[in-house]
Amino acid sequence: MKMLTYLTIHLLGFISLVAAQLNNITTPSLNLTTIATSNGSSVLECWQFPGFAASATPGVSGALNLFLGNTSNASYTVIPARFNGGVHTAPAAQLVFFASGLAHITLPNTTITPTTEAWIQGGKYGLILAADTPNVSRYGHITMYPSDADTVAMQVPFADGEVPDHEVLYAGPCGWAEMVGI
Ligand SMILES: *[C@@H]1O[C@H](CO)[C@@H](O)[C@H](O)[C@H]1NC(C)=O
Ligand SMILES: *[C@@H]1O[C@H](CO)[C@@H](O)[C@H](O)[C@H]1NC(C)=O
Ligand SMILES: *[C@@H]1O[C@H](CO)[C@@H](O)[C@H](O)[C@H]1NC(C)=O
Ligand SMILES: *[C@@H]1O[C@H](CO)[C@@H](O)[C@H](O)[C@H]1NC(C)=O
Ligand SMILES: *[C@@H]1O[C@H](CO)[C@@H](O)[C@H](O)[C@H]1NC(C)=O
Ligand SMILES: *[C@@H]1O[C@H](CO)[C@@H](O)[C@H](O)[C@H]1NC(C)=O
Ligand SMILES: CC(=O)N[C@H]1CO[C@H](CO)[C@@H](O)[C@@H]1O
Repeated sequence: MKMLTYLTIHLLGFISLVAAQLNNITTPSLNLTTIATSNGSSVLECWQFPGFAASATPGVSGALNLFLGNTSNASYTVIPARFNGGVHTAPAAQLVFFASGLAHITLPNTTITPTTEAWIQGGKYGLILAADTPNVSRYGHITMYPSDADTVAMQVPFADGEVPDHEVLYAGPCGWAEMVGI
């Protein structure tokens, strides 16, 4: 037990030391699973947002930082365990940060394959972008929250629906290789 505690403390210390050394050479961009659209239907894509820089903000000065655009009307939602969100479109192009729980996103009228579903676990890798607004997606997507615990989500719409500059990396949700840079 003592040994385990020792190892845990030192391993965690080592990991945070490595994390503290992240910079925009090691991690030039943020990659986010995005519910985008194609020809009037929702699709899943991995989008890349470049522009990580050293923060100049007091309090986090020097930390890896990325401006994610002007936003408005943020909201905080506590989704009950085992909730079925049904088929819906995004109310506005927005960032959705799952802080806890689990979200399972699928697309209607498609057979589930690795590129037509996404599992988003709350936490560090819990940020996604939803851009399938009704004017560009006929049916939208389906979100289920199969976890036994609440899923806490924060929705942050972009001001004027303006999504920051990005590149589309590939079809389907972002894989681990596109996330573990953080
Ligand atoms: C786009 O959608 C329309 C109507 O659903 C369909 O008729 C057309 O074939 C689609 N085009 C492509 C390129 O998928
Ligand atoms: C890295 O960040 C610095 C400022 O912290 C910036 O001047 C530089 O252009 C950035 N480099 C890349 C590759 O983004
Ligand atoms: C964000 O809003 C500020 C203040 O309204 C504006 O000056 C700036 O150009 C906006 N940035 C972007 C990327 O839209
Ligand atoms: C924020 O809410 C106001 C008032 O309801 C609305 O006019 C505006 O379009 C909303 N902005 C976004 C980005 O959803
Ligand atoms: C769809 O509506 C959003 C606002 O909900 C807007 O920002 C976007 O520009 C619209 N897209 C098109 C293609 O009309
Ligand atoms: C995003 O993907 C690029 C490679 O395309 C990689 O260099 C970068 O580290 C990734 N970002 C994160 C946060 O993993
Ligand atoms: C053509 C087709 O299968 N359309 C269906 C797509 O999914 C929506 C929502 O589940 C149905 O309402 C449509 O009938």
